[in-house]
Parts: sequence; structure tokens; C-alpha cells
Amino acid sequence: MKANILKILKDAKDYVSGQELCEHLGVSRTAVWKAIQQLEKEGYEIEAKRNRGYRLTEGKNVFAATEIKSILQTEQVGHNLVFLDLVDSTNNEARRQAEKGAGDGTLVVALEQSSGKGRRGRSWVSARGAGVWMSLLLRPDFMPEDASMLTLIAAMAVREGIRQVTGLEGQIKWPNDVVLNGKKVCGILTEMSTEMEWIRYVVIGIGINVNMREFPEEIRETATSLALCADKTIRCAELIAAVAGTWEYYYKKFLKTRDLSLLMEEYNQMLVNVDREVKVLAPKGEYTGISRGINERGELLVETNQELRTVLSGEVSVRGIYGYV
Ligand code: BTX
Repeated sequence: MKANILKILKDAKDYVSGQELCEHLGVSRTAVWKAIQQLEKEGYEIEAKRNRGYRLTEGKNVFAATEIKSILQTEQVGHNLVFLDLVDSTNNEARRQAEKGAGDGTLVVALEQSSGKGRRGRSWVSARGAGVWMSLLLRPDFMPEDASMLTLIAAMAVREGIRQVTGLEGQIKWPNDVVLNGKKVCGILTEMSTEMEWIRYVVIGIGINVNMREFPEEIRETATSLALCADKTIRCAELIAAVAGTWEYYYKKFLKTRDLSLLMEEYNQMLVNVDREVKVLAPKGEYTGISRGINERGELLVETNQELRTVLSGEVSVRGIYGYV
């Protein structure tokens, strides 16, 4: 109900009488009043005037569940929204939610992570309220070997969500980073639980540096944020809604063919280092070659001495030859 009241107040831009809100939502005046109080606690400024009703003061940058819900335009993603103040890792929380039976499309968002995770035991810096730290729970009915493509789709969704909200044109660093000005602005960690040949669930963890202005020493050279690139504060709730919407758009296309054949052309346009020399750091040793973009399975094609090698995600890291990107 809070999100509905918020939506009505946002749309009206002027006073809305308590009576109107009651009638619209089919609840009592006391219930409306209580919801307004809760919205104020979340950080909204709401004027209440006798005989006129309630009016929302515009321009407040609120990062809370109600705000996200009031602007989400998805069919499914985020309708079950778990919003936490502090959590170890939103991926861990999404897994706990999955074990308790949470459904496909559940979205876990936290203001802060105490042990944000990267791949292979690395950690992810997740400053409080300064980024989007979220995990999407999926219960797909395809095979485990198809799941690595989800990371690529999430990267497309983030890249496009960033563009919609900020106008910034990021690039994808295969398989799981989004970069701006040659620096990492987003990392994606996909985890899954399988049983025999079947996926029980997949968790796609997305970390986007939004309003961070400074980074710890060890990532200062390689990390950036949207605020630094756009030179303004960005609304996290708006970004979450945009990424959730673009995710649904791309994921639907993926489900039509269960591969990236409808997406690879667009993906390759977003990809950094296409037709340039890259270094592949594989477990059996490293080699260099020319990146030729992905195929319909999401594998990276790297040309070496007239031979076209396919690089599987998860197996390797890829670097441009001049540093991180
Ligand atoms: P990755 O293993 O590709 O990248 C991790 C590496 O990136 C670290 O070792 C460090 O060098 C660098 N790094 C750490 N924090 C940041 C940061 N904030 N910005 C830029 N570079 C950084 C990437 O793994 C996958 C990250 C997923 C993070 C999300 S947040 C929500 C969800 N919950 C969770 O625990 N992880 C995911």
C-alpha cells in the first residue's frame, strides 16, 4: 500500500485528499495516515494541509524498498523484493531465500554488504548506500551448462540500464564486468545450485558502483563509479528499476532460443576490445590473440595464428594487453 500511495502522490504533484487516497485504495483514514508516517520515516517529505490533503515534496533521493516498488515497471522481477539494511552478501541472502522457497524473479537488495563476494573467493567492495548491491533469483528450467550465458545477459542489462539513467555508454568486458572509461563500474557473480542434470536455482549478483567518490588503495586504478563519470549523484532506486526492466527485455529474447543468437550482435557492439589483441589467462597457461566477439553460446572467439579458439567463461580471465581492460 505504501508504494501505491507514493505512486499516487508522485503522479499528482499537488495535494491529494486523505479521502481520495482511502477510496482509491479501499482502506481507512488511519491506515493512510500510518502509511504516510512510514514514508516519512523512509526519508520522504510529505506536507499535510488541512482541507487539502497530502503533497510530496519533489526531488528527494530516497533509496528504500517503497521507492523501488513505486517505479518498477517489470512483469515479474522485483515483485518479491527483499530490501535489507546490512547483509553479508546479497548472493548469500538470495540463496537462503531460495532454500526457503522464494520464487523466480525475487530480488534481494542491500544498502551494505559486510562480505561482498567476487569470483573465486575474491571480495567485492560494497560501501554503504553508495552502490547497487543486488541479487536476482531465477528458477529456470534449462540445463546447467546454459547458465553461464545469464552472466552475459545481466551485463547487457546493466550496460543498458546505466545508459537509460545516466546517458553514459559503458562497455562490457567479457564475461562479467561493465566498464566506463576503461575502468570497472560493475561486476557480476552468477552462482547456482544444481541437482543431477537440473538447475534448482540460479542467483545473479550484480554490484554497481554508483555514488562512490573514492576507492580503497588496491582498486583505485581499476575501479570507477557512475557519479565520477557523470559528475553528479545518481539515484540507486532508479537504476535498479532500469536494470530490472532491461533484464526482462533481454532475458525474454534469450528464452526464445535458449542461446544468444538473437542477442550476440548487440552484445558484440557493447563488447570492449573487439578486433583487438587480448591476453587469455587460462589454467594451462596464457596466450594472446585477436578478440572476435562472442558466438551464440556466449563463448569468446579469439584468433591465434589463423586458428579460431573458443574461450569458455569461468575457465579464464581476459585482459587487453595494456592493463585491466
Ligand atoms: P571479480 O572476481 O571479477 O572481481 C573482483 C575483483 O574486483 C576484486 O578482487 C578487486 O580487485 C576488484 N573489486 C573489488 N570491489 C570492487 C568494486 N566495488 N569496484 C571495482 N572493482 C572492485 C566480480 O568479481 C563480481 C562481483 C559481484 C558483486 C556483487 S554485489 C551483489 C552480489 N553479492 C555479492 O556478494 N556479490 C555480488
